[in-house]
Amino acid sequence: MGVVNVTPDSFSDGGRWFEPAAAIEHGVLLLEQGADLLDIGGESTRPGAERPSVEEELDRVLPVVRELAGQGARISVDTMRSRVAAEALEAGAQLINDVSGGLADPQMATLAAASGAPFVAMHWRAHSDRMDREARYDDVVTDVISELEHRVAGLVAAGVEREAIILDPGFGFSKDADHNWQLLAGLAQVIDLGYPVLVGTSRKRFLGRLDPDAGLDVEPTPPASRDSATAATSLLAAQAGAWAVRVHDVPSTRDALAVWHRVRVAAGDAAGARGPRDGKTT
Ligand code: PMM
Repeated sequence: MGVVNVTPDSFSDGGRWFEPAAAIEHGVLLLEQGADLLDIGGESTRPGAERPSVEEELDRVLPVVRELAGQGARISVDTMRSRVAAEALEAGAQLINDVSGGLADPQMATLAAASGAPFVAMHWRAHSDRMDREARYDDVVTDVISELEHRVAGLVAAGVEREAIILDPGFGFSKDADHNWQLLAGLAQVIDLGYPVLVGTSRKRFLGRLDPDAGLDVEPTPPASRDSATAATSLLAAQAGAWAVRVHDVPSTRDALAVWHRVRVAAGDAAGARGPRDGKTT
């Protein structure tokens, strides 16, 4: 899944694709580079970010969704608002990616149920202005799993089909660096819940300070230089059985996944022989 942030202030690529034409061009590039799915969002979830109005979010997202869907791309809309999700689906998006898992907008679950679209429910505790304060767990893996199970129950009660649900442990959302590493180490347990799992580690802050001895006073590397670390986490996620990885730089992650694929083929693994994109990557 390639990321197209139509925002002025995302932490990883803020402002670069804010104009619709630039966002569309970037989406086309990500597809050419091998993305299977484009995730288009108009709200930054960077810690401390202010929310745009609904109209502003619609103005950012819809032209980009419409154009790229018109060119045949599979689109997911990254939004916490049911109205934005509904209009994006009408404009051609096929999947709803809600980082709040339906918690931020009480209408979202009903909309997801009525649309029948696949729905990404990410582990989330609070909006960006408060999320860092909520980074407290007894055991991050078991706590995230039980909160995701609770969210699934809420979505199903609102009429969302289990088959439509995709889970995401929410790397970086109300999680400090240690929480993110523990979650990555325990990812297979999230996958054992039996739902497809989306993993979004791309360029996140914990990948900017890889030296375990570096203190918190050491500045993390800038987001754009975290792509090789992202490719490594993507590979680990794929090995653990993730359904998809959400990344800003497609070529580095595709190369890492291709290496994994080649090793599996060499090992005679029939599933590996099918490849990450059936038939297209041998
Ligand atoms: N992370 C961001 C935005 N949307 N969606 C899902 N499902 N999972 C994530 O981890 C996720 C997301 C924040 O990253 P960005 O600001 O670079 O897009």
